[in-house]
Amino acid sequence: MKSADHINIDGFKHVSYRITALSEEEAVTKSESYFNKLNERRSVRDYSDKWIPKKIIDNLIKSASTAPSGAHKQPWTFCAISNQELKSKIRKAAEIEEKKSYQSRMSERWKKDLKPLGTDMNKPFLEIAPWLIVVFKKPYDFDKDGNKINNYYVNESVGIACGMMISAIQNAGLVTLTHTPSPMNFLSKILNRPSNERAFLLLPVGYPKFPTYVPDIKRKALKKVSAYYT
Ligand code: IYR
Repeated sequence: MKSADHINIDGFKHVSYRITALSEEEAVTKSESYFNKLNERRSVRDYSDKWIPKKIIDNLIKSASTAPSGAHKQPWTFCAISNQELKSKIRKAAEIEEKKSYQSRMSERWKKDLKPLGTDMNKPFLEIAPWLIVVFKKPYDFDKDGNKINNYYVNESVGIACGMMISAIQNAGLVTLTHTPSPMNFLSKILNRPSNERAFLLLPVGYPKFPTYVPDIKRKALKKVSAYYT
């Protein structure tokens, strides 16, 4: 039977949607190879300065921006920075906050938990990685008269978009790190962002320096992270 290419629901157009179905066998193979790809991902702190063309960054941002969001408000802005002067400003400001965090804001327990990861207050990657992507969340937007209109599930929506960005980065053979200097409001100032944007996450994007070493840590097994009710 031929079906309509669109219908009307409550006066709003809904278009016919199809995905290419896979055979069960193909789905098993594809889900496994996607897992293997993502399982190669590691947070990398040591970057090469090798250039990455803007076209790739465009594609990463477009991938992240396909994320679902509350009422389809897409409450995010991705700022991509390759300007050396701005990267240096960001590094300097981040290290000021990180110094305070490591020296007094973080608990002893927290610092002990971070010891195996080898992090510290120095953030050279902020200057060395060819691109920094700063993700801003928008708790509200402005209507055409300048009134505030709230967005919905903003943290969930932006968190999902960041996850999709991280897998797109991995898929492009690049590396990143979820950097969350705290507080992050210096980013709004340096990047001159509008008042309705709050920095959410900073992702350096690049190639790893050679050689690069990452902590010898393991992921929890499926059994430990799941509960099936069949
Ligand atoms: N933001 C600091 C501290 C830090 C916190 C956690 I939780 C980490 O998993 C890693 C680092 C920093 O970037 O060093």
